[in-house]
Amino acid sequence: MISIANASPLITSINEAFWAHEECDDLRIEITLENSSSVKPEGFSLTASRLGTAITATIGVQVDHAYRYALNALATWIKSGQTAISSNEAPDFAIRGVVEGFYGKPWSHEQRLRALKHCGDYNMNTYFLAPKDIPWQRFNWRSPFDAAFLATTEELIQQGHKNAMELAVCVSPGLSVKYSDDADIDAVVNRYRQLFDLGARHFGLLWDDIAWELQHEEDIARYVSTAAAHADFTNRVWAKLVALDPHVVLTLCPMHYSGRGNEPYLQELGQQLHARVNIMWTGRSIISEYLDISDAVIFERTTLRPALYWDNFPVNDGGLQKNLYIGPVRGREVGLQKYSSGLVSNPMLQFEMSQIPLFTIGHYLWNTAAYDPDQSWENALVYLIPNEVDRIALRKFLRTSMGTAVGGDPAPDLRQVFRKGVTQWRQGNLIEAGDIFIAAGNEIIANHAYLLEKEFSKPLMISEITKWLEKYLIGGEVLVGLGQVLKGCTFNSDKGCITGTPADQSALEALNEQLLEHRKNLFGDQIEGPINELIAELGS
Ligand code: 14T
Repeated sequence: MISIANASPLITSINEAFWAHEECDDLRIEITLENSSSVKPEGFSLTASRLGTAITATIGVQVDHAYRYALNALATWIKSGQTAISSNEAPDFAIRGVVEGFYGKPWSHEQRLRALKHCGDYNMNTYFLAPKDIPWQRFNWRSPFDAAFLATTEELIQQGHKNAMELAVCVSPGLSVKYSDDADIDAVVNRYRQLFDLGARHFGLLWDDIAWELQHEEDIARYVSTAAAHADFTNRVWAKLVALDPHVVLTLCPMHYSGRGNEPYLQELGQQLHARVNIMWTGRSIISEYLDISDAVIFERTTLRPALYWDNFPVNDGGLQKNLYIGPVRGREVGLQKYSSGLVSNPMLQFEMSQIPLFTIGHYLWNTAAYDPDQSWENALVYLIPNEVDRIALRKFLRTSMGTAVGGDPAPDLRQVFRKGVTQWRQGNLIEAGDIFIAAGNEIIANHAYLLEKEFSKPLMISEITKWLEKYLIGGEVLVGLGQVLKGCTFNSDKGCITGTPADQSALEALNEQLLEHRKNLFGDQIEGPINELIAELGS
């Protein structure tokens, strides 16, 4: 039983939603709210102690939704088994969350409902709904949202509020808009108004991936540039939106959303756009290896406001669909929050797998200085895969695809296997070398079988990665094959290299072919590289 005194309706609903998912039936938790002036805007103070099964906690917040972050900390402490806690925390970044902004099949309604709960657990606060390949988003943006859309969206907004998340539905008029036309302003505002009536307060207006040149005679006559059109159109929308409620938030994605941050388009847009409208930015590149303070400073100087990062990690749409980005986020600078209004992550098409990097992003955004990618990643697995045996098994697979689109070692454990194996074969110990690869391959084959057992506790995760699991098995078999070939070769100690028969060479080529034929990426280039090396050596 969780009792809480003097709570507002929002805190009450956050409280109920939270404990419905926690396993704490055997505990008596008593929470007292205090009006805390020592707490930062989205922060909380939490003191708690335990006496047997009785837990007494005092929570202080300035804004109601921050109560959720205190509960997250409380639940983590309860699980830790420690007897007392006293903390006072606040997030680094102001806007923290997800932008469902990828091309391809969007996440389902059920997944979005779960995403909003997950994001609450990650201490996030914002979910941009901006699926690229849904007609209502970019194509028929002029018509009002239909009843079915509004019904599901209302559910998302409410699920968001219960989890301290704001849903920001986006409109992307750029493919067909006439900037000068007031009717188009009204079309966008009408949609915002529909969402506003459902409780939304944050809205998105996206100008990404559209024609750079003005398309209509009237627009060419009226505007000196596309930037001027974007600023004017958005300002006219903003004026109508802010009239509904002075606290609304409007976020814009610019047409040039990546680069140096000093492009003339961004400068013109920034100078003319109302100061309260957020501008999104993906950093140096569409997919940025680093998000740095030095770049952020240039963006802020150019646009007269800090960047709201649209972080294209771990997104794997378009040409990236063969990759799974399931490692922790890296390369986002400590202290970046001082030069940024927030960061939202564009996830993978695979909902379940996206939760791993998203969990780590939540950590980074809450406290950049304390963020430890490897530790956060392990914590993500504990959160997502409670069953320890299953976690160990899935972890082995996950550690064959840990890279980002721009770097990182995808397969750190396999790298060690090759280091050991190749060292042996260079020393002429072909039997030992072969056995190392055979053992690693057999471990993969056995693990693959385990992951596919009916009783595995995370079937939704498994069904998302079926194709990669096929590749995983092939990788295991290829490693065994490589080991067997090596054991059949001889070492020529005069030349210091391996000699084998043409049959050995073609056996290796066939193994390599098996790997190349499968279209999903796994293991980085860890297996192919050494096999090619060996093929070349045998042929020399
Ligand atoms: F708006 C943006 F900030 C943005 O990143 N837009 C898209 C995004 O929806 C997509 O998921 C992401 C990753 O592919 O990149 C942007 O879209 C692109 C990027 C390209 F390089 C679309 C086509 C491209 F050629």
